[in-house]
Amino acid sequence: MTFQLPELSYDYDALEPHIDSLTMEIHHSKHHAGYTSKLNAAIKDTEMEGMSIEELLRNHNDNASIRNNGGGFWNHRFFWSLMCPSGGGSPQSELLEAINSKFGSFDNMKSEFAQAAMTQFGSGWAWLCVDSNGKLFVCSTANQDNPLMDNSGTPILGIDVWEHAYYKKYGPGRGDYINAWWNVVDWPAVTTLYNSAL
Ligand code: MN3
Repeated sequence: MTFQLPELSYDYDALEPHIDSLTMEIHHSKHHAGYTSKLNAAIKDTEMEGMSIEELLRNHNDNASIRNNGGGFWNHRFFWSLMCPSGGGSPQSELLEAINSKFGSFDNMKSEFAQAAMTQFGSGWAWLCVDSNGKLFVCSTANQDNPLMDNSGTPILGIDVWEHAYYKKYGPGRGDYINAWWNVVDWPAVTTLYNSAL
């Protein structure tokens, strides 16, 4: 069994003007495709063939190829699934209550998340996660690492802050990219992940 590059549920230009079409096309068809094929090459004819991606990330992240390419495979699949053309706004119900309870307000959570994304030095990701006690927290990780690898939490939202995710449109303006990205976040999908993480 091999991992497949997932098809997007929207067109490459669907997240314009916040994320440009060329960035989406290259990011999905080159970067994500590359992680996927290198992950498949890394597990081929080994005892890891047939394991789920989560099992690989949790138990085989001492293997650099699994860590980098498996992380890249999982992270991008996750990232695409939490964006949509009609995104933005704010979450509702239990997730909004949990955000208000933990961070004081939705805007405070966005600030803390953006700060984590801004201060991740070099390439990486920022995350909103649920810990083993059901509490929300924000963190960031380097390269293609994610919170599954050290079992610190279950991600329910993440942003790619590698330069390939934003440089064509925003240049060095990572903050402008992060600000724009909130407009394409699919909060109903994030809420579904939150509810299943509890
Ligand atoms: Mn990327």
